[in-house]
Amino acid sequence: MCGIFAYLNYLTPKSRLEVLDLLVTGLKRLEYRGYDSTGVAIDSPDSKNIVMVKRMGKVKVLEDAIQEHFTGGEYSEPVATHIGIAHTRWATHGEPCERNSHPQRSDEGNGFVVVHNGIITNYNDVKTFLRKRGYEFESETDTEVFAKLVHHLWKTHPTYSFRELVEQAILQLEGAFAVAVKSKHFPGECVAARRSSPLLVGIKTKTRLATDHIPILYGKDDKKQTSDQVLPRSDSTSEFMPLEEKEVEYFFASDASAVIEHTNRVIYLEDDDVAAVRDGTLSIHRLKKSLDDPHAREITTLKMEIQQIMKGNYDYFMQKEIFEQPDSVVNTMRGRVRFDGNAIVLGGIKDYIPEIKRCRRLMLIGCGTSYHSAVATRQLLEELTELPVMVELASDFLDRNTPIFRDDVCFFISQSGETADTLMALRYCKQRGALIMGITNTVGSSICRESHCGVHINAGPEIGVASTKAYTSQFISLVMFALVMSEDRLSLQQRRLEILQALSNLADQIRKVLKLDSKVQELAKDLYQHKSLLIMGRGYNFATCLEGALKVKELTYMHSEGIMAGELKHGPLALVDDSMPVLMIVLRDPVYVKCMNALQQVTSRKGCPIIICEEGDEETKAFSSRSLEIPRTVDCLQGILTVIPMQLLSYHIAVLRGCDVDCPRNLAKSVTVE
Ligand code: G6Q
Ligand code: GLU
Repeated sequence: MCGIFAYLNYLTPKSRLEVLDLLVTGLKRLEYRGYDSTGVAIDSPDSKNIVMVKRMGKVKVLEDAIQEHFTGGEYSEPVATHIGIAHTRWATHGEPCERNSHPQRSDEGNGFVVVHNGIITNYNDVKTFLRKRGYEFESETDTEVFAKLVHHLWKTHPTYSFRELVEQAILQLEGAFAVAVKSKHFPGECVAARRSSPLLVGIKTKTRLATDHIPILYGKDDKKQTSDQVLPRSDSTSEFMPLEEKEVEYFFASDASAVIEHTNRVIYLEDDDVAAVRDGTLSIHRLKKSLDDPHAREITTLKMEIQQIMKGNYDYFMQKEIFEQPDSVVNTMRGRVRFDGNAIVLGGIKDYIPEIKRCRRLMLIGCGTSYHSAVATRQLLEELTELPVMVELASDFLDRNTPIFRDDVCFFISQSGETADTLMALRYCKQRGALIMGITNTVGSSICRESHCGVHINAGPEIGVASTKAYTSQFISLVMFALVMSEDRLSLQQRRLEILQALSNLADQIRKVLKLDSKVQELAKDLYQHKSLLIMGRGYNFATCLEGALKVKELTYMHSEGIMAGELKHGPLALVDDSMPVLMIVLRDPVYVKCMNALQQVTSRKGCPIIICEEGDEETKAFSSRSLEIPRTVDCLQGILTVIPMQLLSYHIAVLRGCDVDCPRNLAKSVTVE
């Protein structure tokens, strides 16, 4: 889910060292996206082979390795046409190490090398198919199947063009990907494609381009076909000319930050577009023909600064990550939830399910936001697993020397996978013989490595220190676990179906909640000068109160407290008067009546709470002049929709108070000290 950068110079001589320099700079521009390892591929000096350098860790490490590796004078010789590809990897399949870094290759001779962002969900099926045909795999990545599948197709269809080979391979793949492929069998050519992961093509020419559009082509290779077979509609030929420049440079990149210093002319590829450069000519092909396809892709002129591009249209990474949630929740479920067959497979734990079903209890352990995701899903886990579920803060769990038994199953929830308290708790439980399950966003992290099994939440890198999209993805991972555990419980099937149905609507509902942004911003204006904010709720939404209060504290430095509404009369009610800001979550679920009691207790003390309620719930809304309405979903998933206004609210208050949103004072993204 990280970065691709490829560079093709056609009749614009560059030495390989210059190309490497461009590739490394491209990767540096993509560093902000987060990654764990890097790699490049260029032609060997005789242009008959492909040379790759890959490293764990930062781009700087790769840069140093490149300097050591490419010392011969032949690397300074200019080459007229050349293609180099580069990658920053955020591991999803296989720990970060050189072997799993990209480019991944088709064979020992490096016939085809590929850089890939995203997840190929049916990689296991493709792997089995290829193994039967004699292919041996050298990495644990899903990506390697792609390189080898292209190779297999090349062997079996020797007349196919490079572009056709990649297209045919893509047609066999499921999941989300952006790829750029280089081949020693097709020198000077590059093929790139995308489905769900971003990719653009930057174009640099000496003179102004003759066209603003690149026609979209379908079907067989353009070089071998007559033009009416190639172009879908006869009217498209005259208006849009293929891009045929004498001297041209092409850049393929995950986002514009990597190309803007070279060119401001880019084409944003759409899902299922395949972009191919051959003899310096760029063509864009569609895998499938659809009636509403445009005739051409537009070449856009970028008018943005690098900083702006990195954050998209957002001012801060945190804001970007909040708005990424419709996609990140889908990525968490991708390849795991089959909505048509109502089936869920969690590959990383499936062999352990029988053992987990026999356990004495489930223990969910984490810190901060990760702990809150455990609080949020505890009730559903209890309901669907019918096991006792304990939820623990890692530090407190260790302080208490909590008794742990061999038949306990312990979950360690952590975005970074490196949090010291969580890791210590993991080791403590492992020593006592419990089954250890990691729920992390960082493959290859200490928690991943030391767990017996686990679920990677696939939220993509989170840059903002305050956790947002990792929370909703952790939440969903735990819900998926609960669904797996209840698969064969007849009495729970109706409930499972209801949850699965709600999961399938979740992305759209999140989009709807995000539309409340400007309303939330207005509320932030009412609140930002206050000293405190109380956030009240209960049941499935208590975790949102805790998480909302944590977000407010860490981002705005304002005091905030998440209060279990049932506890109000046992103390916190004393805080309520007409000047104390209060936010209450009151949804139509089994605790609605109790929440309404709490609401009345607050309003009768002259409190004027902001209410988060369900869309169209006039009765509840009537209790306040300020409310946020969220779409209705199944009770156990409400917490995902209610936390988003809290994320937005803390963000807007922080901006109004002039706080550093992405790096709040005194905090770090990965807390590796106890
Ligand atoms: C929240 C913070 C923080 C974080 C913990 C645990 O916004 O990011 O509370 O959740 O420090 O971190 P890990 O999830 O990486 O273990
Ligand atoms: N799924 C691929 C891997 O784990 C690509 C990950 C990425 O997007 O960087 O290698």
